[in-house]
Amino acid sequence: MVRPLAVLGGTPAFAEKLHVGKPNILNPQRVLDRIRQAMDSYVLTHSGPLVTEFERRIADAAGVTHCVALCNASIGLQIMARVLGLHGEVIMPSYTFVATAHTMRWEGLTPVFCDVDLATGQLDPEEVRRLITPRTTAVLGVHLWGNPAPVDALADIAAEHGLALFYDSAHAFGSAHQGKPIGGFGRAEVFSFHATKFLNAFEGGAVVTDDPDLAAQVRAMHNYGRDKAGAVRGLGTNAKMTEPAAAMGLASLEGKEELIRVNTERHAHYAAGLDGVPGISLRRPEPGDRVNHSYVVMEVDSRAAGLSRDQVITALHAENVLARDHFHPGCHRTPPYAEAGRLHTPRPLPRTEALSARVVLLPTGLGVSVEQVDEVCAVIRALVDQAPAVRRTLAR
Ligand code: T4K
Repeated sequence: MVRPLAVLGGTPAFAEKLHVGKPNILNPQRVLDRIRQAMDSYVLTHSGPLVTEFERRIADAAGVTHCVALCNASIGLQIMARVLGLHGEVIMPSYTFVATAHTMRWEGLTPVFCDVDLATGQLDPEEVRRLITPRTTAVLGVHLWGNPAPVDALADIAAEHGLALFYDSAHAFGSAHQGKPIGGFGRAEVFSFHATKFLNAFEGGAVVTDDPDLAAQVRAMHNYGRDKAGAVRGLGTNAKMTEPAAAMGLASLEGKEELIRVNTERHAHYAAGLDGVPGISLRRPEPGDRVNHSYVVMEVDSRAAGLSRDQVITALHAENVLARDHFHPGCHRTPPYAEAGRLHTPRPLPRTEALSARVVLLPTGLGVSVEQVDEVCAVIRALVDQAPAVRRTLAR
C-alpha cells in the first residue's frame, strides 16, 4: 500500500529530521584523545603541534607546498584580498554563498557578479571576459558544490589581462580536476572547514598555495602581522586555528576517503532512485573531475514536475526531510548588492536566477543511510505522482 504523503495528512516518512549539513564525525574518540593531548600539554592555540600537523597534511592532500590553517574561510578570503593588494572590482559568481561577496566588500572592494554556465553552475568564462574593465583587479572563482570551476579558461583570462586569480574553495576539499587536487589552482585557494563542510574542524579554514612569499604573508597576517619571533612587521588580524579545531580537522582528514565513499554511494542511490521522475534531475560531476559529493543537488523543472521547487521543499519538510534551496536568490539580489544596482551587476544574470529558483539540496553523508536515501527518493516520486493534490493542499 502506498503511504499517504505527510503534506496530504499522512504521518511523516521519517521520525527524526534529516538535515542537509549535519556534521560528519567519523571517529569521535580520536578527536577527544587529541583534545586531551592538547589540554595535557597546555598548548591550546598559536600554531601548536596539532595545527602544524594539520597544515602539513592538508598541503599534502591538496598537492601544494604551503598551507596556513585559519579560524574560518571568510577571514582567509579577506586576508587574500590584502595579500594580493587588490583594489577596485573583483569578478565573481553571484551564485555562491554570500561570504564570497561579503568578504571582498568588507575589504572595500566591489564584487562584480558574473553569470554562470547553466550546464555546470560554474562561472561562465565568456561572461567573465565581458565584465573586465580598467577597474578589474581580480577574478575570484568558486568551486561550487565541490565541482571544479573552469580553472583552465579562468587561468588564461587572468594571464591575458594581468588579473589576480584565486579561489573560494569552501566546498571543494577532496575534489580534483583532471587528476590535480583542488588547492593548486590560481595564486591560492581558500578552504572552509566549517561544521557543515566536507572536512569539519568545528569551524576552520585554510589558505593553500605553492607560492612561498604569499604563504609567508598570509601566515604573518593571520597573527597580527607578527613574525616568528613575535616582532610586528605589518598590519594583521587574529585568524588563527585552535588546537581543538585541528584535532577535529585531523580526525576528519583521516576519514577523507571513507567519507568520499559514503557520499558517492548515497549520490548513486539518489541517481537511481530519482531516475525517470518527471521534472526531477540530479547534478553529476563533469567527466575528468573527482568530487567529494558533499552536496546532493537536485533540480526541479516545475512545469514537468507539476510542482514548484518551493512546493517540493515544503512537502519534504513535512516528511522531516530538511531539504534546502541553495544560494537563493543569488548574492546580487541581497540587500547590500541589490541596493547598489548596476555597480555590482552590470549585466543581467538570467542563468543564475533560473538555477537559484530550481535547486534543492538533499541530505547526504553519515547522517543518512542508503535505505533512508531510497525512501527520500520514493517520497519525491510520490510527490510528483500526486502533484495536483499536493498543489491544491499547499494553495489552501
Ligand atoms: N564560501 C562559500 C562558497 C561558502 O559556502 C562558505 C560557507 C564560505 C565561503 C565561508 O566559509 P566559513 O567562513 O563559514 O568557513 C552554513 C555555514 O555557516 C557556512 O560555513 C556555509 N558556507 C554555508 C553554506 O552554510 P547556515 O547558517 O546556512 O547553516 P545552518 O546553521 O543553517 O546549518 C545547516 C544545517 O546543518 C541545519 O539543518 C542544521 C545542520 N547543522 C549545522 C551545524 C552548524 C548541524 O546539524 N550541526 C551543526 O553544528 O550556514
